[in-house]
Amino acid sequence: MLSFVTTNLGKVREATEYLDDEVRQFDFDYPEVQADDLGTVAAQGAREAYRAADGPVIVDDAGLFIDAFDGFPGPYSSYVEDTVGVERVWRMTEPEADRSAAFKTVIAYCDGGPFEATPEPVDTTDRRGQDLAAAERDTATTDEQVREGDLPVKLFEGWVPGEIVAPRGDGGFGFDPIFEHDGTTFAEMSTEEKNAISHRGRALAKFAEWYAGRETGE
Ligand code: ITT
Repeated sequence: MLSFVTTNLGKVREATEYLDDEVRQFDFDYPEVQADDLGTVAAQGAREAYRAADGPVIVDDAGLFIDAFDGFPGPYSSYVEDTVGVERVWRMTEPEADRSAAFKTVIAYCDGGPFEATPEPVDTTDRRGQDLAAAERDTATTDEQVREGDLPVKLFEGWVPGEIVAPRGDGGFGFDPIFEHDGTTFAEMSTEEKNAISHRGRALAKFAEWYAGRETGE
């Protein structure tokens, strides 16, 4: 059984869509390393959680990257949601001429076993996630930092462009009410609709495909 390591039930709901009953929530608040890069945070979290769960785990580290603020809050999104709040993030963005943003997530998988590293490194320089268009060509990434650790970790990235808008909708979680994609906020979408286009849906699709192959030994 695969453990999805998170305290966030919204994430679990979305992952279940892709991984059915193969996944269970492992409510473990792994110590998040201070890093500007979601991949680094997710990879370290996956290692910590694997040791605690003693079985295969995935960790999902996500962030909202607002262009007008050079990618802020990015890896600090959780802290900003807890302190500033979603409504005020909208009000901070409202006066800006450009309200474009991206949601990005990195899913890190660890089961204690080795993986074949894929060549494309995680780009740690662009906080907005736009550079991840390149990573979209690849199904998974393992970077140098990840290989340096004692336990191998495989990373799966997903991102989606959008715009920060006044809050709309009752669904979803976190920043969903203020993140609009193609005229609809994530909070106005069903879980299936959001998964079909979201950062997490894209990363989960890549992971699910790879994981199915790993399970059957392909
Ligand atoms: P875990 O670390 O326990 O998984 P978290 O909620 O802290 O839970 P993140 O650090 O990955 O997870 O999330 C950063 C912030 O972004 C946090 O405030 C989330 O609520 C929010 N967030 C993550 N994914 C989101 C999504 O798909 N839609 C809206 N907000 C999201």
